[in-house]
Amino acid sequence: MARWSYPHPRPSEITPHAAWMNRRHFMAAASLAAVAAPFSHTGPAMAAALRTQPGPFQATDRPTSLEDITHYNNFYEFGMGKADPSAYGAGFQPRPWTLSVEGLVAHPRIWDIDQLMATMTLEERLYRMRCVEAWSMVIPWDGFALATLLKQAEPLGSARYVAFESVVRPQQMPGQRAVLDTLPWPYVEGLRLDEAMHPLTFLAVGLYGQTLPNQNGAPVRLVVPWKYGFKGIKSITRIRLVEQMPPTTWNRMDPTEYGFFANVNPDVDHPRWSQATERVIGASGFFGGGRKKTLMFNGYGEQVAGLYGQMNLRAQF
Ligand SMILES: Nc1nc2c(c(=O)[nH]1)N[C@H]1C(S)=C(S)[C@@H](COP(=O)(O)O)O[C@H]1N2
Ligand SMILES: [Mo]
Repeated sequence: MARWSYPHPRPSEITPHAAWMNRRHFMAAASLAAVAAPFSHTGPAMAAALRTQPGPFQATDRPTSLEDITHYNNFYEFGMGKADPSAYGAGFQPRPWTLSVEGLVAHPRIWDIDQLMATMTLEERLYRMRCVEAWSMVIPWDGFALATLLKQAEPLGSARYVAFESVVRPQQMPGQRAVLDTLPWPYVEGLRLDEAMHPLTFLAVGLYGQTLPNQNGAPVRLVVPWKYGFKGIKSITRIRLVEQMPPTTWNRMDPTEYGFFANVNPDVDHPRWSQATERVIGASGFFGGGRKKTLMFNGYGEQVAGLYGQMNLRAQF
């Protein structure tokens, strides 16, 4: 069994938020662990239990079910439909995997993902996720702060932005060999260095205590909970510290609709729809319609508003 693969946690190790999970959530996670086979680099990806500890910034919202989190996805490398990533992601092989940290750093390094996971103390963070399409989920991620990884690399004084790149594997990703071009590959994203170093900014390697399912961005994806979901780039192979603001996929597709910053903002509508409210995935459709008001910075303003000082958030959206 590979080093990152641990037996299912003993009851004493179950994190406090496990107690919030209703029995159905918990059973789903437990049964996944039960079928997880010892990891094999040649076989299909299997969920493996992770040893994590509760981290800071736990939302008090009710977690979305594992079923919804893994069957309602945006991952255009596997197709444009919400059900495509779970249907067509099964053949993707997230191991072996390397993640490079390069560019304007004192110590560039190519990490093996399993070595990286063994090096890091994995923590759990229950974060709200707000997609730019006006739906939302609450996801218990497992992983570590991006800052921990970046500090090890020691960004040089000239580094001002962080550029991220997803994998290109047309043979395993049907959306990358679609006849009609959907997005230019690789999917790329970026953050300002201070955003990347913020303690909320997270690299997820698991969810619900299990290794990350393919459809959610195995084996490692970015999570920036105060920004729209598209900033959370999946299946990352390269992290590069740079001087200039890097290009980002959705901004390239349509800069009038998708900004570089993409901070959740109920006061700045998408040109084609309102951002004032959101559809809560898995919530009942009666009366409230399963909708709630969208919060500035997705409710993380207390932690992150200071990053933007006097910036005009309407102009730099
Ligand atoms: N590489 C890549 N990353 C991606 C996307 C994508 O299509 N490709 N979609 C983004 C969008 S729009 C959202 S809302 C989130 C969805 O993450 P989830 O499916 O894990 O909920 O992933 C983001 N990361
Ligand atoms: Mo999204």
